[in-house]
Amino acid sequence: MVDVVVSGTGVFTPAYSISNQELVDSFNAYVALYNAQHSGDIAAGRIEAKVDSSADFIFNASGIERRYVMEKSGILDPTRMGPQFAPRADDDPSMMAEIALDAAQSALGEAGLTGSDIDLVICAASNHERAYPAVAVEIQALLGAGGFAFDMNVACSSATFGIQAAADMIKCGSAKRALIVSPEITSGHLEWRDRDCHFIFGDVATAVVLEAEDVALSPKFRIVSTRCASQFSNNIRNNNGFLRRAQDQLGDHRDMLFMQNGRKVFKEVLPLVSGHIADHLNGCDVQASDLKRLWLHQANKTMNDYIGKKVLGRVPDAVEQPNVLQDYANTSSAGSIIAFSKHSDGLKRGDKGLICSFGAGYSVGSVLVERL
Ligand code: CO8
Repeated sequence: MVDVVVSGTGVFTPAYSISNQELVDSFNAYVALYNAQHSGDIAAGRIEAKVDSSADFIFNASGIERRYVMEKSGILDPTRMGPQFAPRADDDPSMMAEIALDAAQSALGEAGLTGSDIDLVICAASNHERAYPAVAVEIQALLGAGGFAFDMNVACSSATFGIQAAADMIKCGSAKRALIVSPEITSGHLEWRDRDCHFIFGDVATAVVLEAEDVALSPKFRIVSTRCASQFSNNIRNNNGFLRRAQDQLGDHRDMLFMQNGRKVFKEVLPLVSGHIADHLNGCDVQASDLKRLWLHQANKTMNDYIGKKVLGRVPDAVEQPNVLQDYANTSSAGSIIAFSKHSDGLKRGDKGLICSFGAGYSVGSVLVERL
């Protein structure tokens, strides 16, 4: 069976960045406004007063210092508390396609390819801006790619599950050259008015080119093995969906945006992920000490420190386990791919590394690679 290689990666980084302090200042202005507007109900005990956020809490609880966003002023406007995007006509490129294309061009450039060389496009992301036609098919057309394309969603594990799907299709011969894009416009489905989660996410797009080794012009890593797992949990959930109209549930409802029980996620996902990685390595006869790099999902620094230590049996240094979440925050499925794309230097031929994502579902996806 043919080997599959990674021959290019790309990252699109939005133009705007919001620091924790900027975010907290606007959130606290919103809280003051809300509490003043509802002072009667609050005094009568009918609703609870909202409580201020804190930049120190955000950094200490998550390791996040800032996040990139597609639009900043709407998010920081205490009377709006969400991004404001201009509507687009059906004939214009969609926003997800546009940023995916940017990341894709970098990945294709690295691989020495053009769009027409690609025969499989997967748009793997934690939300899609419409149900159909698939955003991936639009990207396929914008790139001039052939073959076929489809959207998929496994929340934070979309990119790694997409890599496994594409690698398997290349091995089976249904595609030769695949592009997996993860345009994550998380700002559009985050509740910026909720202090428990308003700091967690940022926007970005990533792209990965996979090819059959025998056709690759510029292979960087061989995919040694992939492993995906899922286990149902309601602890990270978004209830927005097409049945809401029939359920008379359209409007400004909290559950149409990201919801989570962060503490539970933290406790339940840690053993799931460290066990998953240990099993994956065992199944491939690879020792943890053989891993020269861990490109982990970027949700929480404490979580990553714990997983890194559990996997390697010691505290990994910053080069072995690069973090990008201080600058990008949690970018859902794109996080481990940003780390992989930006922090793969210094590896020698034959060195092994592991990409691992985890999140809603629950879902865990790991990709074991070897430097060529
Ligand atoms: N400022 C000040 N205080 C705060 C704030 C704030 N902003 N937020 C909460 N607090 C308070 C709480 O109210 C609580 O107060 P009290 O003790 O009085 O009740 C106290 O701080 C502690 O709160 P927590 O227990 O919630 O704090 P944690 O230490 O657990 O940290 C985290 C919260 C950072 C959210 C942490 O639990 C975490 O990172 N958990 C893991 C979450 C995770 O990895 N989730 C993955 C989600 S990503 C995913 O699956 C993709 C989904 C699709 C993308 C969606 C895009 C929008």
